[in-house]
Amino acid sequence: MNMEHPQGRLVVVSNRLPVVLEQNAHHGWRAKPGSGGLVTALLPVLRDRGGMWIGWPGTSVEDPDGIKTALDSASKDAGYTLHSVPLNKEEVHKFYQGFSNEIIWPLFHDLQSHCSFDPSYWRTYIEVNRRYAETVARHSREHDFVWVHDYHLIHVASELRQLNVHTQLAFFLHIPFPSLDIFTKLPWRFQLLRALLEYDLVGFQTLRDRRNFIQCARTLLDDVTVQGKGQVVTMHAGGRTLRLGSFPISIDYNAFMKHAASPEIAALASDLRTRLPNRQLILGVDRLDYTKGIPERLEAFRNALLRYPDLLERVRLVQVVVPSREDIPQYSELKTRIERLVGEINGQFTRPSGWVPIHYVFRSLTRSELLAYYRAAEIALVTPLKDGMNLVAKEFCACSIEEESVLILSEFAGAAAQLQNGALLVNPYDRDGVADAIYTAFGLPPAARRTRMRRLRRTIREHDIFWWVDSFLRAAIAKDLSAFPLPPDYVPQDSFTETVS
Ligand code: ADQ
Repeated sequence: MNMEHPQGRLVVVSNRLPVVLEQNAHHGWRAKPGSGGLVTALLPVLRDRGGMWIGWPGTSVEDPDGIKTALDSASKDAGYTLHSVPLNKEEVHKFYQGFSNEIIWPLFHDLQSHCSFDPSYWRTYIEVNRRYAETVARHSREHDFVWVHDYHLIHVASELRQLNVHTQLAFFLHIPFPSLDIFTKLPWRFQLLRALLEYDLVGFQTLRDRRNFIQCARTLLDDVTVQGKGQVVTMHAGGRTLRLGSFPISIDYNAFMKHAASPEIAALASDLRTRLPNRQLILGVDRLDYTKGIPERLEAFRNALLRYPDLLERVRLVQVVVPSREDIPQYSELKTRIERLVGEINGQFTRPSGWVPIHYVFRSLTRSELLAYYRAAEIALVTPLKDGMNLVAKEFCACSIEEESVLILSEFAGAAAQLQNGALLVNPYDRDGVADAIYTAFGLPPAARRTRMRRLRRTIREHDIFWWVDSFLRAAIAKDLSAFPLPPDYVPQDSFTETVS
């Protein structure tokens, strides 16, 4: 008897497999399961429908048999199958660092001056996407649902169609989709756009990203029509019909909340607090990345200390930077720039009392350390220049157990579309505006903080990572798209309010 799930198995495809591989001199390879929000959310679906995860195992060492044995053993524990797509050093350089992170990443974050449009990157991108597609074709069956993740793998669907795979293919873009003027700078703009049309469902973080995509398609291609107005719409283009939706990604709210409320985190957070008597802790947590706006934030903090002397000795900025992509020259330059600024600002304001305005941490924190900072901080300063969503903002709110903290959030983070009713929104380029927001947050009375934080927490709780997975999967199969109306409190992200100072 055929016991297959009626909707077919789920095949997840992402650049990296959700495991960490370790090589041991005596026992060979070992794959430790990953623990991110995406894995947690997809796990129940993968176990229920049956399925597999396809991706690069994260090493260029050539030992296919050893790696396969480790992945097979990890698959048994995980409850779904892991299949690897091997990449050699040159492919990692040209596909991952090159096309993905020196072209699409900066361009889609509106930073075209950071792009290096090397044509050899493009050729390797296509070759590697084909390799992913071949792996999917080898392991998937007709009724499977293939869900491809992120900007590294835009071309997988068109490669699969060429391989005669006609199963349902869906794609989710974790980063922003740029506006027409920026997108048209891309030398491979037509190819990339047409590649996206080969999917049956394309998900964006926000309605703004989807609108940008539709505008690019309408301008660059002939015969594009769009039907519907809600969270999910239908597009006809290039002889194909596909669905486009906005699905703001989220976190496992309850897991964050429960862990933050645990005695272990409470003790760590109170330890951090006792070291800062009569001071408010302002927190910044980011991967080392020029999109996160760290130097701009430090300048704004300096400006706040200059313009609002009340803040001297009454606040401390803890800036945590997680090492990332340091092989790309712009990232190591950014690190130097951040460290110079921290040194300058501390040199400028440190007091004989021992007060130092910025506490700088450059390393990856354990989950407990991160949650202790989230719980201990009074103010989170989340000011990316542009961000697909920004999960740090959501994690901070989930961990704000006492509900007496304030979120300062960039207008250009995808999260602003959902969180604008509780956060203090800022333009990260506006040093005066960010300084004013810091001062406002500092002086905000507890009752006002609670009202805002409750709103934020409710929104995140109601739209957690499980809601995200469920709405994406439903959008792929729903007969009637009117089941996906726009959220009632939706305010377009490009409606800005003028503040007169
Ligand atoms: P990122 O650019 O990586 O993600 P973000 O959404 O903020 O940005 O996620 C960072 C993650 O790293 C968070 O889950 C956080 O807990 C973790 N982290 C942060 N600091 C850490 C530390 N010191 N130690 C260990 N872990 C730490 C991309 C897009 C985003 C989008 C996500 C998800 O750029 O816009 O929100 O994907 O789609």
